[in-house]
Amino acid sequence: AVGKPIVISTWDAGVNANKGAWKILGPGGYALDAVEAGVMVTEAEQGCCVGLGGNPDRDGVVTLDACIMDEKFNCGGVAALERIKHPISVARRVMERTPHVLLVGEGAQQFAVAQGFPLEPRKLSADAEKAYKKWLETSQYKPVVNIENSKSRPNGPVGGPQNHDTIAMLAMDAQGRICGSCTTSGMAFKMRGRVGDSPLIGSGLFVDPAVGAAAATGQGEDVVRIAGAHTVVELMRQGRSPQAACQEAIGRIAAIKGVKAKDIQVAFIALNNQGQTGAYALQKGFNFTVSTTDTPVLRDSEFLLK
Ligand code: SD4
Repeated sequence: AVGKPIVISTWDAGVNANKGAWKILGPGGYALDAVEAGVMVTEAEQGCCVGLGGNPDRDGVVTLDACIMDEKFNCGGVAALERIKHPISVARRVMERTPHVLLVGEGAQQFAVAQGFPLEPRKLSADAEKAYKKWLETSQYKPVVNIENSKSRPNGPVGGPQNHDTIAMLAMDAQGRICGSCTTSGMAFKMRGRVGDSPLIGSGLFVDPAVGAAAATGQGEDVVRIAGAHTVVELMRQGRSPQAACQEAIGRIAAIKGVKAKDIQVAFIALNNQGQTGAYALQKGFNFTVSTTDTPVLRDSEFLLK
């Protein structure tokens, strides 16, 4: 599929994100630049639960997770990063300018500042503030299924901004290079210090140029349990289509969770090196965005639990 750029990303936040990516991919740019620029659009959008506008942890602090991977197995990530607007760009710096793949917490922030990223004020967005105050009334941590359908923050005001905790993006450029990115504020009202799947290479994101790429969204703990994105890529290596690979990985999570599967949402997106895409979710309500031109197409995902 060399010569045919394509981008796939999670949720309808992907519509704007893909447009950002296409500005680079369309004119023949590098997939890595595209997946970084694409999710930066979402990180900067207030009212979307990615980036500093996202919901805080249970102590009221927004902590961000992100990772990025290129077509040569280079990868980088940050976890529990505070007060930095573009964690995906810090993840890329970790990949390109350190001998490491993952920096966390204070160390990640220190690195970001040393790299010239401005330290933003420690302040919740108006919507996050409202949602957090509401949550404090009960202080119960309960992952919310299909928050994307409620168009509101978990336990927050209905009719509030759409709630997509994560954006993950996979792209192939005109030269056939496949890269991926993933960025999130994590599960709302998580324990302080909690890290999900999104900054973990192999769980939230994985790229193997010989096969393709995959990424995850939803209940991170259950993605990590099966090393989700890596599992999807390995299934594609064994001959599954992107769609079938996502479906099989979701099936595994459902089998592990048993009756508790209905309490969570998990979804995967995938792209193979032939330029085919696929997606599959545990539950109704997941959507994803595909671009093969400058007009992104938003699609509802198939799902397991009917
Ligand atoms: C996490 N996977 O931190 C993220 C959250 C997410 O839609 O994707 N929510 O577990």
